[in-house]
Amino acid sequence: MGPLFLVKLLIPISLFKLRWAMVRMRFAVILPGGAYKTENLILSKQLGCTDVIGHGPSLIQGSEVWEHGDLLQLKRHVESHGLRLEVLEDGPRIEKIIYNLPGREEQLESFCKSLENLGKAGIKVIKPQHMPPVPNAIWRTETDKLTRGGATSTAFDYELVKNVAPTSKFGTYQEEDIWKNMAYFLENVVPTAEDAGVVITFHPDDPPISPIQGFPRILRSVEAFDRLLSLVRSDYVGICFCQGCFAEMGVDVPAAIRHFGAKGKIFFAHFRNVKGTVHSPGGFQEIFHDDPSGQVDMYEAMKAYYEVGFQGPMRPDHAPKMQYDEILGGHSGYYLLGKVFAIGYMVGLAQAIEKQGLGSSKAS
Ligand SMILES: [Mn+2]
Repeated sequence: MGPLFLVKLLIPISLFKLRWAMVRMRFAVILPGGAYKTENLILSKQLGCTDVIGHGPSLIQGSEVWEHGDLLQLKRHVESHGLRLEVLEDGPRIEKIIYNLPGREEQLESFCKSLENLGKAGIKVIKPQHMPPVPNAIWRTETDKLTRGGATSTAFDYELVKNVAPTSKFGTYQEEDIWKNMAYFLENVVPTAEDAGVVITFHPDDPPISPIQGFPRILRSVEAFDRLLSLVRSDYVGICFCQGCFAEMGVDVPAAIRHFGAKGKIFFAHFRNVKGTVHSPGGFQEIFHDDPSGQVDMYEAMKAYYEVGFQGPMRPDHAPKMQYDEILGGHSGYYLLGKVFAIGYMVGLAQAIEKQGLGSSKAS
């Protein structure tokens, strides 16, 4: 082996390591009291977060347009605490479009105006709510199920809700109706999203099983997301990768991260784990992020984000309610101590992976 050969061999390896070394994971956390509460921004910074994954401005009744000034104010407020605000956990309302209700044309127009305002304000990613327009869009059958050491968390068992009567407030829907409406939505908004530079992402239906209350829940598998991404092919349509929901589906989560991440389709992530799936007897329960009894190997999941060069922020999703959380306040999945513990665990996983120069398998 001559010296030239060695140089040729070493250059690609060192470039590879350099690439990994340069990727730093971006973290955010949603704490009780809301994303923009000053004390929460200070605590987020103290916890090592880089980002806020926020929500849209509050609106006066009758208005659906997100105004440029209101968005800019939120962004400046976050930035004044040394954090970034580029990703929102919600989006302008779309239920009239997705469920074909009266006023859908006006809603489309408002949505497009909001996209322009978001782009002008420097907000790059949104996640409109496509789940059924009922108060309990996210269904759980238990909110305080016991987990480690007497902490409690939410759980879902389809057996208990599969015979719940359809809601009477809306029409009846077939799955293909929702797909058709979703295509109609994307065809009408993606050109504006592209001009504005704002990515529209979707979160899986939670729980990913159908129907509930008569509503089809279409985003409940890897294949469904493949179909979603093929409705209108654009760099401005993507996924909020909720690990918890993909775990609830019973799929191989690190493989799903690689599948969508390699295509550049994951724009932000919810880092979470569950025990059981929607298909298991008894359903699933949300658990501590580090609980080894979960569906997902969390180290492998974190590593997969690095492997695909994921560049968005991630946040712990729902976490158990712990001792003292009753006093500190919050609500199911969003109590303080569970989140603080989760983000510490995530930062630890990330540092371990970064320190290894990302996995010997890639670099050797
Ligand atoms: Mn989620």
